[in-house]
Amino acid sequence: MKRKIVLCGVMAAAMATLATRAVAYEAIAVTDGGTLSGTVKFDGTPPAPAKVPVTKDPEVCGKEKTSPDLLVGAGGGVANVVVVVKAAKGKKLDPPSANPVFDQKTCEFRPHVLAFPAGSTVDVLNSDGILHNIHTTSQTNPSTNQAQPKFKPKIQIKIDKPEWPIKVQCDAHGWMHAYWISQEHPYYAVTGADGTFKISDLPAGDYEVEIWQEKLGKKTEKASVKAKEETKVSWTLGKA
Ligand SMILES: [Cu+2]
Repeated sequence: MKRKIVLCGVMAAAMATLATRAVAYEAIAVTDGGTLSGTVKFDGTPPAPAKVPVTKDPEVCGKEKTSPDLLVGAGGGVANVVVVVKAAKGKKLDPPSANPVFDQKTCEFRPHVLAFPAGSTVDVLNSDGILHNIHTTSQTNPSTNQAQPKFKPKIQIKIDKPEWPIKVQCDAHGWMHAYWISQEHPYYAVTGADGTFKISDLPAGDYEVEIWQEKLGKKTEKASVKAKEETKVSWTLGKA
């Protein structure tokens, strides 16, 4: 009986590997691509932004921070929602023209959610000039934990493989956390302060789209994209 269970486990693992391979992204030329745009709104009455007391370095950090965990704009739009189209084929993933920048300013990570193509080197800056540290928790990529004192204004961290979300924390300031989103294809976005996003050059077709926010969780939506047209969606997060 025990052996059977072990064998089943091996088979499941092998099938999972096959499934992963089957959905590997294929780069093709996209000529008459369409656009997917829209808003992710909070479902219900949004809570007031939480406040976090500052327990260290108040001369740089201030006395209190607004928690970046859940930021809802005036019209109910949720900021920092990751939107990823589950596309099997599409335009090539080009490396960014400049390294994505991740700064530490007034003891906040900026931006709170940083999305970039896999293979990018992130420039981690320390505009504060006090001791911070960059502590990433990865499953697929190597995790890293590096102090960033005043004399180290820039640390470069390469993220080779697609993986998201990668949590980033500063162990010196407990409230400082953020997320890195490393993608294998170019069809992703992060919502702005008003909850809007836009993803262009998608081949026409029906898609599943994953939306994720750290407090509100993950949801899968559907969208039909037509050639040379803009499909506008309005999605919500907040309730199951
Ligand atoms: Cu810090």
